[in-house]
Amino acid sequence: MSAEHSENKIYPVPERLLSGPTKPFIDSFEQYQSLWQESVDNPSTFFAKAAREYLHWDTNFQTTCAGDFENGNVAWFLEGELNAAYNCVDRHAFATPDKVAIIHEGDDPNNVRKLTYKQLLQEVCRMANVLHGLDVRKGDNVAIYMPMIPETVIAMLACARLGAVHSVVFAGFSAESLYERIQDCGARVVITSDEGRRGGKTVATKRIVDEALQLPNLVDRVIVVKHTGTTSVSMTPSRDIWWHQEMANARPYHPVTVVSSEDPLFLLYTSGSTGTPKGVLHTTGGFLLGAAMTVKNIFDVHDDDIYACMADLGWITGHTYILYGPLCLGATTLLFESTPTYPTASRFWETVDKHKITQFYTAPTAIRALRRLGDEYVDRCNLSTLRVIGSVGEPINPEAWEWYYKKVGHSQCAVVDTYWQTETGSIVVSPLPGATPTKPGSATFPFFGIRPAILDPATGQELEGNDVTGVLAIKQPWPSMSRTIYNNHHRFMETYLKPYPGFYFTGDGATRDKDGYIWIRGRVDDVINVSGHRLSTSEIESALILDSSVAEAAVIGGHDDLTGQCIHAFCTLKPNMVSDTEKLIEGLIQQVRKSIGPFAKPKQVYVVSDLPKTRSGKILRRVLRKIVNNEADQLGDTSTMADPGIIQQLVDKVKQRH
Ligand code: 6R9
Repeated sequence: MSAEHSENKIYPVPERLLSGPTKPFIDSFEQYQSLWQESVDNPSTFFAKAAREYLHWDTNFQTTCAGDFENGNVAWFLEGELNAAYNCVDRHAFATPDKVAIIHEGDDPNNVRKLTYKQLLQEVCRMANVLHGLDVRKGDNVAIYMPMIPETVIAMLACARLGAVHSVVFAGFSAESLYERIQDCGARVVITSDEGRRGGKTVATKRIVDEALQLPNLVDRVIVVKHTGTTSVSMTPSRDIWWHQEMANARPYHPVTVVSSEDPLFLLYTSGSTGTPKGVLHTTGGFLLGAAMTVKNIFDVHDDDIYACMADLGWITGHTYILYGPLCLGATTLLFESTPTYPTASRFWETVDKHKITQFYTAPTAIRALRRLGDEYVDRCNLSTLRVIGSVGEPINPEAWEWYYKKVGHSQCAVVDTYWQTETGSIVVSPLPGATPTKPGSATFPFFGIRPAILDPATGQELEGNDVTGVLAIKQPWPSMSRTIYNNHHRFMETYLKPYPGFYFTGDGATRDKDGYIWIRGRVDDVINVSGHRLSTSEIESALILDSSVAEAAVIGGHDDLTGQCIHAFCTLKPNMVSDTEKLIEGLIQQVRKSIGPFAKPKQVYVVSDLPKTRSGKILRRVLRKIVNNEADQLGDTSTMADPGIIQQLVDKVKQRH
């Protein structure tokens, strides 16, 4: 389907949503529009009211919002004090103690564990006592490297209870990446498990932690959850302790440490276009409000709903949409340990059927993969409980959208294509299920408090009106935006607030179409999005040049039907060092896996005699991108290149390896 075609295709809000027994919180486009207008015209009034409605404050705030983009000093609910764990656990443990907080769907579908709010409170308190006993205090950073199990949620909330700052590292990252993150945030305690299990395969989490901690005294303590219990892991005396032993001794109550609204809640490392990963910092009040408000309004979560976000807690989607958003609302949230195809390609849908899930949230890459495997895997399951189905992480192509809508949603569910970033904290552009007519592939309209702007990338001029394409920016502060990069506010300013003064710059390209719908076009910087995982070209290039025979490396994102983008790496070699190129290529791929993690593995490595460069020596990744994506005939003016003759060689090389 062409973009033009899908731009003209509008799906109204499914009738069943409006006429069903659960009335959507926002049930007309006019209602959305007037609330949105109010939220951007009078953000202080709008969000002060929301903050009091959604959150429990131990000390009231007086100032709703202060600071601006120019100075990079944005702050929300300034005098307010609260605790995130109290908001996500205690108050629900008192009001609805026996309500299920977490459903854990284990890797083996027969392993299901449920924790009520009352149980969750006791576990979080026990862990808070354990951490407190290890001298973890307000403001201390704690690293978490864990599989998708309830203990991960308990660990994160125990940190929040103490006012400590968790830094979760996705358990697919390599030891080197883990080391780099622990080093950067200065955590003295790491929480991990003996092993993880995903899709029937074992992940050696503890072994990777041991490898990351080779530097003596990098941390004081490692707490180890016995999860699979199948191998005996090595425990370093006086450093490593077992979770279950500590917990057995711990008192199941620990008072909350009340923090300022602007105290940090967590750090999460993400790839930028240059240099090392950035520790994106989120604060407490604004982040929690953004999380809770978007879950309620974008997923339309009601009291009896069973809400499922299939992401990993190691990414921002897991933080906001598995843990903080749903738990802050007192909802039931599902924790999924497995993969979409284990043991069969029906796994997602069997999970929906088994737990009678009402909201389901996943990524386009999973939708595309499952669509390809055939409808029979969906058809055999009862999906009639679903009302809202969501997509996140990358642009969803209209074909995948239509399949999701028709096959999974039976044309009776709202599809919410939710656009946001680690840095935005919560969803910033998305339809509302009971209000927004959708277009397949468009994230549609801004959420409350978000004033989007499309800018001319060259001049920074705002492109007003409809039918415009440029880079996407946001014009005024919103509560859940990241406040800084840990220990590097300069970089925060340079990356987000300086490129277009007065705006927050997203790094994405976007179109506002003739009807005002927003279409996200993908990154305009050197970030590659593989299956919704953000990777930076420079990080991969740094990994490649670790090989002693590589002189230079240039990495770009190519198009891939399944993963959205995939990694293509071009390398030049130092003279006379390599005889077997194939072996070298295999070694380079392994090098990237080892340096960053298996998900960063290049799809193709090309060993070439030279890279396309400007006369001043800058690598022209744009040229490589066109060559890989079969657009070498659209290179435009190549006269500024140092050696335009190189192009044909590169084209031949790429053809040869396909
Ligand atoms: C939440 C998350 C952020 C980048 C973002 C953009 C892409 C996310 C999208 C989308 C089109 C959507 N992205 N959602 N692109 N449509 N619905 O994914 O955070 O890992 O930080 O990635 O992902 O390019 O800039 P993060």
